[in-house]
Amino acid sequence: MAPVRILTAVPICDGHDSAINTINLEFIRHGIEVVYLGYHRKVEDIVRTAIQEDVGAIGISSYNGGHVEFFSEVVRALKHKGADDIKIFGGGGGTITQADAAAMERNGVDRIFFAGTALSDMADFVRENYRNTHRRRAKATADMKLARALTEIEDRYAKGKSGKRPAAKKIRGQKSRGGHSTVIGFTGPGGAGKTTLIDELVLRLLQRDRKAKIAILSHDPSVVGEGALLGDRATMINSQDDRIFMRSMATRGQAGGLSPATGECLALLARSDFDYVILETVGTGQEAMPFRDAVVQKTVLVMNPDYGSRLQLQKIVMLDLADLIVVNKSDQDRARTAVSEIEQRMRQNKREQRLLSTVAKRHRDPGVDELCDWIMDSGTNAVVPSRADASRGATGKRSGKRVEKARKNPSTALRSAQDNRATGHATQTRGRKS
Ligand code: B12
Ligand SMILES: Nc1nc2c(ncn2[C@@H]2O[C@H](COP(=O)(O)OP(=O)(O)O)[C@@H](O)[C@H]2O)c(=O)[nH]1
Ligand SMILES: [Mg+2]
Repeated sequence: MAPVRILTAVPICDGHDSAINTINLEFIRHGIEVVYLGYHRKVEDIVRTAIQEDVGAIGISSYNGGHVEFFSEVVRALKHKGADDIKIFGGGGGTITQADAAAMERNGVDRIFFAGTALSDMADFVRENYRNTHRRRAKATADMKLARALTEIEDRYAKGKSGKRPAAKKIRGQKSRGGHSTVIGFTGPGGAGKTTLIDELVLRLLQRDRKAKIAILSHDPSVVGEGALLGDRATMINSQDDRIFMRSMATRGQAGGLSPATGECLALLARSDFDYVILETVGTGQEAMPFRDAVVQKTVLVMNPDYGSRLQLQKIVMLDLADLIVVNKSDQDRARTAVSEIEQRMRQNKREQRLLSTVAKRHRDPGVDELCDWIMDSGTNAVVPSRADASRGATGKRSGKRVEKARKNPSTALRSAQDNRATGHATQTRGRKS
């Protein structure tokens, strides 16, 4: 049986995330898949996420006041979108009074939990009430249809791949601009900066091509008991945008970096009207070859400079296979050594591979600019994967005139969202090619 999937978040202007972090862990221990959006989140971001992730309910943790209005606004926005089958629940310790809770419930909030409630009681409530809350939506948007189709694929795998195959039509409906997606797979050890790097890349792609639509398929591991904390959205700032469709997937028992349903989900996204489809694996180990069976045209290995010794590099299989190797966290002391050791290791491969160093955490990092150039260039050589290719991988050609035009005219003015992740330090330029 597929696990219950919910979204949790903390409202705008509220940084109290310690309660929700504790609650999330309890939920996943009870077999629930939790997509965590993070703190300081707007109503529209919460609603967009809930729809794309196709969750049964949204749990909001609110401490800084304004909860009556905020929760009600989420209810209203869901109704407006025709997605009011998604339930709202939450808490905020003593800051939400009984009278506030009564008002919120009158406004359509399902349930408020007060201080002193046992965590396991809340998890039981979620499991009992938020399974299969989905109903057919009369006016389903393109995002809703796509999200539901992805759920159907995941559910079919959860049932052991029996059941009806979702229709293989183009779900998003609108005209595909060019009709082709460039599919790029990102992998590497946990904490190397994959998610941060993808978020910075997305910012550049959105700015360089004002019409670009991007899908992100992100993976996190399922824990024993089948729950999972799907937390990549909490790191992502720029990817909360109407031009981005993001879906978080749990590995649901499969080792190696992806979920059993990834291949089909990815193929569906690649057939939809996205210009770029970005795949992020879970943090992988030395032996991982996550893209062997997936439909990706370009593969990126993101490395942390602190991988140990030169000898360790001999054991990392993806160093042979990746098209591009990124040494992220180049602000760290060991980065220069890492670049030179990895360069030497790549020479053994005798094939065309590139090496870049980046500081994904820093704004306007030239290394990430180069990564974006490389991705946009690779778009000119990419191909739409056919359904048949879904299980065996694909490469080929794509006409990429618009991509090329956008690449030659990159916007230098990065929007202010970028400043949200400001480190505040202007360190030296570090972008570097092999
Ligand atoms: C920890 C804490 C902090 C930490 C936050 C750490 C963090 N990263 O979260 C720190 C010290 C940083 C902090 C800072 C501030 N805080 Co503070 N903080 C608290 C404190 C002590 C505990 C909150 C908590 O985590 N409780 C633990 C949870 C697990 O238990 P609970 O609250 O009882 O919740 C239960 C249920 O409600 C439910 N629940 C809660 N959320 C959810 C969500 C879901 C989905 C579900 C199902 C259930 C659920 O779970 C629990 C079950 O038992 C409260 C006081 C208090 N005792 O509540 C003040 C409090 C919330 N903070 C307060 C204030 C004012 C601030 C600051 C503005 C202070 C300042 N002037 O700088 C800043 C703002 C920070 C920010 N950026 O938003 C006020 C808010 C007042 C108000 N709303 O009118 C409070 C109430 C303190 C007070 N009495 O003045 N704070
Ligand atoms: N010092 C430094 N930290 C970074 C950099 N890029 C990401 N990080 C931090 O590394 C941590 C893990 O990043 P994340 O993107 O979640 O890694 P992932 O597990 O590979 O997806 C986060 O705390 C990031 O802020 C970087 O270039 N330099
Ligand atoms: Mg990640």
